[in-house]
Amino acid sequence: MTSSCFPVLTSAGLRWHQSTVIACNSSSVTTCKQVKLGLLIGSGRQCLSDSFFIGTQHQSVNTKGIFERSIPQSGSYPPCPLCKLPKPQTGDVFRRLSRACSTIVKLGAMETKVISGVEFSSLPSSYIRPESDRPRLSEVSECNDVPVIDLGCKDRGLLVKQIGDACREYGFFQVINHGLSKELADSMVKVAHEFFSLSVEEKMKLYSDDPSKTMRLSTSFNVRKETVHNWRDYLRLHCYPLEKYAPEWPSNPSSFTDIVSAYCIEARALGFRLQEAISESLGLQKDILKDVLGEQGQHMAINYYPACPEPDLTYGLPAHTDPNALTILLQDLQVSGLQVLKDGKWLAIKPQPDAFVINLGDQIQALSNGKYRSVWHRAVVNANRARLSVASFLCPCDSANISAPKELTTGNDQAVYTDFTYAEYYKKFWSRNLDQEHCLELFKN
Ligand SMILES: O=C(O)CCC(=O)C(=O)O
Repeated sequence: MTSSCFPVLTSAGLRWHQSTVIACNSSSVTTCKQVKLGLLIGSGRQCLSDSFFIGTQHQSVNTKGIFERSIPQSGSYPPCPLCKLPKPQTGDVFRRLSRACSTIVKLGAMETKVISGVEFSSLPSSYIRPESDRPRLSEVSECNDVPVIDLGCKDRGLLVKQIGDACREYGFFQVINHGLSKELADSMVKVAHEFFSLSVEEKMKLYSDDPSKTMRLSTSFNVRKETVHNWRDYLRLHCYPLEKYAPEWPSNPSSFTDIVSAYCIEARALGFRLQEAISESLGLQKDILKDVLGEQGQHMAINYYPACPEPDLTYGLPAHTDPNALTILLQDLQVSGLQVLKDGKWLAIKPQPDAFVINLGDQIQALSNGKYRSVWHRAVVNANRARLSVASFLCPCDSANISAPKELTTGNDQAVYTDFTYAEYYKKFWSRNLDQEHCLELFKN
């Protein structure tokens, strides 16, 4: 808690008050919502206690020019009795407030919590990582040898070998000639940008920090659990079966559901083709992995990383592995930000035109008996431009029994992991912080 003096406009004119800045975690958000008008200072996660706000009418303030509109252009203000700031001149209060608050977040942000569409002049403190846990962007080199696999290759043996090598050595690869049309991928990116360009108020209609919701706009990663936030907003959608979930998707932009539905169908088909090739590359029949994974769920995260005032101090998403089976990532071509860990070093993955990045998830690592890797990856942010990515996750059905096929656990190859259901794994995954140890470590024999 910190205290400082702030001018407050009351019906009797402007008065100086000592204010208490309270940390506003999700449990105290309710308290904040009771504040009709307020300032968010220092951080998107802090707000002034309810005795310190300017004005009393919600309508008298909008997300622009809150101070100019609220503070009279003339009048005499008493000097602050506590900090002894000199008596402000007419028009001075706004400037002083601007200086006092390292970041002034628009009113909307306190009620909304999202960061897209909110202006920040510096990084709010709740996003600042400790020194030992920062991206060290200058030390990251570009990955020039990331496998790019041509799925149009007619030589099945060669294709399967390339996929197997990439899964073993990298745990991720890029695919081209994948069958998903460029027009559809472009439309997906376009409609995603349109969604995040909507007003904060419009987006907030979809906000939730409850991970069990099947459609929600949220921010960071798991705001209920984490101690430091991430510079990301995201729209998370369940996508399979489409007829069940698509009706609850955003109706604005109006083309959203049609475009995203078409994209989901294609992404799912691509994921299945890859799972077949991965199965073969392990020396298994092509359908074995798909059979174990059962009727797979499909989720989508449309990630939006606004331009960040201090990208060296935070992440869009910190290092994590994906808990599911396979992830198909469509990257914004204009702005890079995806990094993967290879041989202890972070490597930047330059977006390739017409390519998808494929990440193996934890379930493929488990089913391959640890032969293939679910890669650690993270997203960093950019000072000048917002970045967008669309991740499609293929997820085992909840009851899938994740147990490496016996062909992979014979002889010297003892089973590395205990058997578990995907539901058990997923629950464990979400009960932790994102960047803790690999969740599979908790399931080792
Ligand atoms: O934005 C990216 O490049 C990474 C996204 C990601 O890792 C995720 O959504 O899990």
